[in-house]
Amino acid sequence: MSDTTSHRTTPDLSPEVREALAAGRPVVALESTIIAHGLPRPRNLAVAEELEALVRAGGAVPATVAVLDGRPRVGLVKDELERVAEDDSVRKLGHRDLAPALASGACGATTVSATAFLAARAGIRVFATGGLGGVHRGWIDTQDESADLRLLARTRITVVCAGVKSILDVPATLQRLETLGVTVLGYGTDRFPGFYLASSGEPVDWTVRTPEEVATVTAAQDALGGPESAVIVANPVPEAEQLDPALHDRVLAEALDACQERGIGGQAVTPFLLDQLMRRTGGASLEANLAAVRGNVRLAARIAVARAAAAR
Ligand code: PSU
Ligand code: MN
Repeated sequence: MSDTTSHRTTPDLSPEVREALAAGRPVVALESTIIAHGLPRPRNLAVAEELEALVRAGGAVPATVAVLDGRPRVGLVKDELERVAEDDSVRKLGHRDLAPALASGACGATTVSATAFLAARAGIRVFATGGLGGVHRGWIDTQDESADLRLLARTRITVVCAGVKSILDVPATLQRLETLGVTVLGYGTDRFPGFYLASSGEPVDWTVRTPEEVATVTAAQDALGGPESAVIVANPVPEAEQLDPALHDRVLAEALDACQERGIGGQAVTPFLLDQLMRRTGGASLEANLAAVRGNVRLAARIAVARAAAAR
């Protein structure tokens, strides 16, 4: 073993996650930024618990990822989940923030980039979230592009999401995913989903219709070898539960203006915009966001189950 490997920090697995992985049982990773910084309190804790319950109902083991007291954690027990949801000192950690968080003993919620990294290190292949980060509107001036994209270009994980957040420049984000070589599958659709909306209007090249089909794609990815890139399973929110598109467009324009007027930048942009949308839609965007996340978590459990069955 090389010197660097022998000193590697591996994430701390909860006993339940450790046993499931050792036995080849299905496990689904869940991110924690949506809990700590993406949803209002006290609803966020209820949602965190509900998402874990949905994974279990689907026959898989949930592994919520976070950093607690400088330790990377995969699989949280009840009071740890409570800490992530309720403690004000919980920071937002992208992949690049992990090393300083570990070094300083910090607590933090992990974004898609940090969650995908830690989950893959733990040996978890399937991960569910709401919407990915991506290329922001106005990126040509701000250069604001979520680290989610580049991390997914070099991490072998299957992410189930409702597309990318509609606060972003969706066509530019899809272009970037193409450049980065990240596979995108539309689940039951040939349109890329629009997070709060069932469709962003943008086409996707590949459509799958069952969890088994997704499992077959991931097996083919392994058989091919090549770069350790991700597969994005883009799963639309059901139309009946989407945000009214006209309301969405109007309110988003207002929220983007507010973001600029107040000079919000960096890590604060995404939580600010999500919060603005929630306030300005009277909570309707929150319901659409939750409907999307629930659907993604259910589907991720089915994909993890299909992968485990195929491996038998
Ligand atoms: N999906 C949601 N709510 C969220 C996020 C995703 O429904 O809050 C989080 C994810 O953790 C994602 C992050 O990785 O927002 C992107 O933040 P940024 O644009 O700063 O990279
Ligand atoms: Mn950003």
